Amino acid sequence: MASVLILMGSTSDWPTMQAAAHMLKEFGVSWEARVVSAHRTPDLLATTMQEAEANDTRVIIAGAGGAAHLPGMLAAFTCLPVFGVPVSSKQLKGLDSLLSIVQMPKGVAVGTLAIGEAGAANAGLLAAQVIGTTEPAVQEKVKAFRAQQRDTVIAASKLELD
Ligand code: RP5
Repeated sequence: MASVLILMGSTSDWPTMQAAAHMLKEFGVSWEARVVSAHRTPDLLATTMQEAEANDTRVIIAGAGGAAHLPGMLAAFTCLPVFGVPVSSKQLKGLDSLLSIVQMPKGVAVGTLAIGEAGAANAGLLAAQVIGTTEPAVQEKVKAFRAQQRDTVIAASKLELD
């Protein structure tokens, strides 16, 4: 199994969650993506977390929308760090997902990211930063990414009238 396991409640979450995978790929961190639903495949939650722990996975990224119980339930089954990504929903634009993921009871932690693609990308970035604490090559790539981002912003910082 990969260093980072990207889980999501449905294949419909994949267009959003791919942003996490792209980020991990950029930093050379191994990842694997699977659909595991808190509601539709509840038994898979426990076995997937057992498998992750037995195979040296370091970080879990979990994306879900609507009644988004996946990140919290995964966190209940493992002490690996879990980063939750609220996927935008049709009716409530992801506010439901955000509130479902962020309001964990004290004692079981989920690190909650922003709604949608930015949150998924930052989940990948954060996971790479965690991996980078023990893998210097990954940390160097994160630093290079930050430097490039800084230079891009500075290069475009002088504004003109449209
Ligand atoms: C959640 O329900 C999934 O995470 C997804 O965001 C949402 C809708 O799922 P589908 O009906 O598109 O499969 O469990």
